[in-house]
Formats: sequence, structure tokens, C-alpha cells
Amino acid sequence: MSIDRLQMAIQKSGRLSDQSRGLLKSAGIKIQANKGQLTARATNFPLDLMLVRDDDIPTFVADGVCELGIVGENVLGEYALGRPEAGIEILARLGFGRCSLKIAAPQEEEFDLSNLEGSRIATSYPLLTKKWLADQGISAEIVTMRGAVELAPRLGIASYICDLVSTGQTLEANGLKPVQTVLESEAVLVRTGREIVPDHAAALDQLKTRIDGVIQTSE
Ligand code: PRT
Ligand code: ZN
Repeated sequence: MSIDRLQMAIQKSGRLSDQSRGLLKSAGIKIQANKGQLTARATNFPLDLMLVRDDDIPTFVADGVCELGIVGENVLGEYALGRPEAGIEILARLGFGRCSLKIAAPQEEEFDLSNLEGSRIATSYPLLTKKWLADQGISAEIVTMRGAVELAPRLGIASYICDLVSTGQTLEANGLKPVQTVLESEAVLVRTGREIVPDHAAALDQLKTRIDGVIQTSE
């Protein structure tokens, strides 16, 4: 890692990693493979990668440790609601990592929005869920869980869940069905709201132009 190079945070391993790397590759950037390391280096562009958990990407970008990041709108949105002054800016929507944050109910339930009133809802996205409920004029109790949210109704921890859905198979396997959409999400390229030094700003503009080109040709 070097301070003369632009810093970008991407997910180390998970659903966004391969496509984040693939996007950079399509933009003509060669990344030196560095198995097991927390950083990687572009060999033909002044760019370093920080390979981190997706949940940490907004923090790195907000604090300016990384000028750029690739993260899901679900993670970004939850972070931004907790730290509205963070000033992270979306530069581009990347068209991968698509999923929706949805309220799900037991399959056998005849669901109506009013059922949520006064209920308990388990989620890993408490702030996004709270905001959506407030927008709907519903008051409900949020139970925050780090994972295995879809087990909550069976365990009697909550009547409903608010969780990410892509194919819907996980919900179905747990006797649940999607009933409301809280957020549609995809991976986005983000930049810090902090000031960027001129050298990095030039590299950032160049990288952004290349990424825009990749997005346009894949549309
Ligand atoms: O280790 P790290 O913290 O970096 O990774 P993670 O385990 O927190 O995240 P990861 O790799 O699972 O997901 C990274 C990002 O991918 C998410 O923040 C979303 O932006 C996006 N994404 C896209 C998804 C899904 N699709 C998805 N289906 N993230 C999670 N899921 C999970 C969902 O939580 C549920 O458990 O998959 C299950 C549902 O999938 P279906 O197909 O059964 O509906
Ligand atoms: Zn995560």
C-alpha cells in the first residue's frame, strides 16, 4: 500500500468479490494475485485494493481510508441511515449483486399490511426496516439478528422477517413467502465525501471513465 496510489475497498470473499474483480479486469486493470492478503496491487494503474468484509466498506470509504469502494446498496443504505453525515457518494450502479430486501411472512398466513402493526420483525437491517415501517405509518418492534434471520418465525422470536432475497429459495425452504419490498439493491461504485488529493483525483476520474465504458458495453 502506498499513499501515492488510489485506494479502493472491495469485498474479500463473498457474493460481490468475483464480479468486483471482473469489473476492474474489464476496465483493463491488472491485479496482482496475492492470496490470503488483505491488500492487492494493480500493476498497470496507480491503484491498491483493500480486501475486506462488505460491512466494513462504508466505514473505510466514509473515513477516506479508501477513496473508492464497491458495495451493495443494502449495506450502504443501512450504514448511511446510522451515519447520515458520512457523505458517501454513489458514482455508478454496477448491475451485479442484485437482490431485494423484503418483508416475509409465514406461507400459510393471509397477509395484509395491517398485520405488521404491533408485530415483531427480525432483521439484520434494523435502520432500513425502521425507516420503511415509518414511511408506511406502521409501528412494530424490530429484533436485530446478525444471521439466520429466516429461522426467527419458527423459533418464535418474531412473526415476520425482513431479509435479502434473490431467488426466494431460502424463504421457501423455511416456510416463508415475500410480501413487501423494502429496498431493491445492486452493487454500486462509491466515493468518499472527503477531499481527494489532486494526484488521486486524476486517477479516480480515469478509472471512473473506464468503468463507465465497461458498464455501457455490458448494457
Ligand atoms: O464476509 P462478508 O461480510 O464480506 O460477506 P457477507 O456474508 O456479509 O455477504 P455476502 O457475500 O453473502 O453478500 C454480499 C452482498 O451480496 C450483499 O450485501 C448483497 O448486496 C448481495 N447479495 C445478492 C446477497 C444476495 N444476493 C443473497 N441472496 N446477499 C445475501 N443473500 C443471501 C440472503 O441473505 C439469504 O440468506 O442469500 C439468501 C437468500 O438467497 P435466495 O436465492 O435463497 O433468495
Ligand atoms: Zn457482510
